Amino acid sequence: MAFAIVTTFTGCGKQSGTTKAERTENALANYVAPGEKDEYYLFYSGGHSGQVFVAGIPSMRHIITIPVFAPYPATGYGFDEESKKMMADFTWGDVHHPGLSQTKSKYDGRWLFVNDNANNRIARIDLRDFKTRQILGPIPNSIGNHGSSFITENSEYILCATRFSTPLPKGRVADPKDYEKEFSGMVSGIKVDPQTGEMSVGWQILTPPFDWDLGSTGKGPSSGWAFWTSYNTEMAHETLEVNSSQKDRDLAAVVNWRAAEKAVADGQATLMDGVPIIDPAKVPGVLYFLAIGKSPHGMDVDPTGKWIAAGGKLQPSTTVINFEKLQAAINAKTFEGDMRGVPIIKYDAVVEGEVPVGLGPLHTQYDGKGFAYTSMFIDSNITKWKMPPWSDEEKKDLNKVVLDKMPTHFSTGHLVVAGSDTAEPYGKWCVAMNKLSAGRHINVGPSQPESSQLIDISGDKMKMVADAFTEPEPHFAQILKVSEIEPQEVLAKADNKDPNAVWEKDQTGVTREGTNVTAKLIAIRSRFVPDRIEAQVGDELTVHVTNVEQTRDMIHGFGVIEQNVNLVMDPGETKTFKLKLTKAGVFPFYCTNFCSALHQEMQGYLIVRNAGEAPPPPATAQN
Ligand code: K7E
Ligand code: CUA
Repeated sequence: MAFAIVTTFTGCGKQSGTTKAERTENALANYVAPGEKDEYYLFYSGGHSGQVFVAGIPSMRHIITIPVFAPYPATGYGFDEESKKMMADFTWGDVHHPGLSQTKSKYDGRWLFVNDNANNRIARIDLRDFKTRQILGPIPNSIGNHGSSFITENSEYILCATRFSTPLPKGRVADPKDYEKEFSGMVSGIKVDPQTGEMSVGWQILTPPFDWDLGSTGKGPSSGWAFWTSYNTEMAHETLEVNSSQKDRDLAAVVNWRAAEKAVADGQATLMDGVPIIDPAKVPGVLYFLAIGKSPHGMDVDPTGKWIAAGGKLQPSTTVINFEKLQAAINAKTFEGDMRGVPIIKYDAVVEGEVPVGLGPLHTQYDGKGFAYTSMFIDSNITKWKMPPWSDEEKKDLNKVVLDKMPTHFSTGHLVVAGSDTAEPYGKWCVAMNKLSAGRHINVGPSQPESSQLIDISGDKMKMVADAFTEPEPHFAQILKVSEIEPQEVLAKADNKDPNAVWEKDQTGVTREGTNVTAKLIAIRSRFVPDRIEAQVGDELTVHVTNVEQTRDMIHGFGVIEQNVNLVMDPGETKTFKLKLTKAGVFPFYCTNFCSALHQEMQGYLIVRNAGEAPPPPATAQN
């Protein structure tokens, strides 16, 4: 059998349409030899897994999972008090669009922001330790945080738009049949502290109840602006599949976020649920509408800030908007009426061309060398096309600017070109994130893993280099050069600001105040100090564990049998859990990370006696 396969390869010299020489070349392009390292990080969204995955490029190996909106026992996330508090009462989220922080429209390697479409939140991951440090939300006055996280040029704001609409203020009930009148959408400016990255809700702009879709922020000439597509300009409230695809054009939002910021400073906003809200009909210049192709999806600003490509899920072309013309149309009031007091910019005045890229264009990315790459959901490919300025001949027949098509497998949603959303893309790699993978993996039953594909875009023609496995369910991703960040190796003792951290044996111990029992433990190869915690039924137990190691990668865990507790401490880190003790017994605890030859020996006991049978718990360490 094996022989037969080999003969097939050598017999025709081809498989999947590539020659043996091409296959060898692609394999080498993707190969990272033992001991060598990848050149880029790929941060890709985990969709409704609530997580962010990190892979290396070009190997496409999944390196780590960063838990954000869902518990992840492997790193103890969602079990300690700090992460539980961040997650509030939610145990899942729907991560769609990671956005790296930027300074002067370039990645500055500080933070990665991700949105939660499901529970209306936004999270910040610190790139010093690749850990989630803040979750903001649910964001007030808005529902369905899908149209984010779009970072402004200097990370002043993360801009968000709502996918769903709701009666406002939140908590008020109206019948969906009164959708047009009673429901509202929202654009939010989430302020980012330039020093700490701490997010807070800055201001909001009230919108009609369209379903806002994907967007992006301006730069260069379009500095201070942001753009979103929408579907359901029809404002249908049922059977959207049919009712939201009635009109030939849907309205995109063109937002002047600097004007919004100024309007709030000038007192032109009213407070709702503590947030300044701008009514765009009363504050001209903050919001404009632009009618673009039917049921659009992505709306992507190019690295120069001059061109914006808008996809159209049900169209055969992507629309290229010229920002300078857009600006001129706004200044000259070249409008075609208004929608609820918000001017609608005249389409013909701002469109540079409709590029016939293929069927179902979703998202566009740029390589910074004058080329764009659009993902085609229906055609299942990526189309490379030439950006404007176009010659007169090209303008007459825009088929001439469509340069290359690369089949993908299958139904590509997002694609990412390295650095596309910055002023200086790296440009070398493109990753296609496919919605379906039918047949691309070994059979694991009815539910197939997702697939992603690494494409070399450095030459004239795109080259399909590798198929990769992808955890469900990727939407967008960001690519960052490894050399641009230097994550910390350990948490230095001096940087551990936890007041309950303990470093020496005589600082450890178990103390009681009424029914509150507090244990402070040290974890070190290969023991816990103390290794016994005495308490009784009805107690509130608080345990602080400090991993006192200062050696990179020397991680200890703290799992308690039958108590649903699992902490994991990085070197130098302290974590805390609280437990209401409800059942008597002796519950072993143990280190969950294989840390040394005597890792198995790293264990102890939580002893919970029935009230009345307990000896008074000792006030100091026991071993
Ligand atoms: Cu950005 Cu998947 Cu949320 Cu397009 S969405 S595919
Ligand atoms: Cu510590 Cu295993």
